[in-house]
Amino acid sequence: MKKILIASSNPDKVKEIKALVSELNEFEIISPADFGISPIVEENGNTLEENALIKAKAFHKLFGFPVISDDTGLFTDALNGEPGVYSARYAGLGAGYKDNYKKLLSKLKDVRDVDRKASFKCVICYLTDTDEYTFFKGICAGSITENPKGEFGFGYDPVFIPDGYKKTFAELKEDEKNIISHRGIALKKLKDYLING
Ligand code: ITT
Repeated sequence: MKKILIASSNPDKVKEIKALVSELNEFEIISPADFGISPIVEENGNTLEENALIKAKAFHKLFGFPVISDDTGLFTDALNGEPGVYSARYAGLGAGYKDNYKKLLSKLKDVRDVDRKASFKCVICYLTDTDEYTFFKGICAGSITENPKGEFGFGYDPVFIPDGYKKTFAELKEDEKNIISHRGIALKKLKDYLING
């Protein structure tokens, strides 16, 4: 069976991607954890596409399988798109999820409800054995809460309410988030591509 490696060292992201591609029966989806390692790749691109490609190439070189990489950012209107490509290290290198969303909430503390719009943008890169790559994108629009809520998900999920919902991503169950999320939308396009060509 053809193996595809998820080019990520973030276990929360790997879990979501695995659930989202589980119906690809003709592929075996593996991750760095299956090899007991979690490589760190310096993400020094200026766009999600650049970073997704940097990760795809680095993991492909390390493991030798076709790969799926994911670069995601949360773009907030009132902060000119912050944290954007810096979402993982918004509160500094080594910052945890809570540090990052607390910084975001504090920067938005004087911003009215109607102006707290934000979007998650996800770029998936599929890199084949022959070094050909294709990007698949997904966007989920919503707004930033005043306080964190919910226990599910990861990252900025406790402070993000998708449009049309009253709950944060962290209050939605994994399968509910996956149906509407940036990552779910991008991976649906990848699945169609892998199945139909
Ligand atoms: P890899 O690069 O190893 O895949 P990472 O966590 O560094 O893992 P990103 O560079 O894409 O991944 O960083 C994006 C950050 O944005 C991530 O660390 C989370 O804090 C946040 N994030 C990504 N996807 C998210 C989601 O679906 N919900 C909430 N926050 C998310």
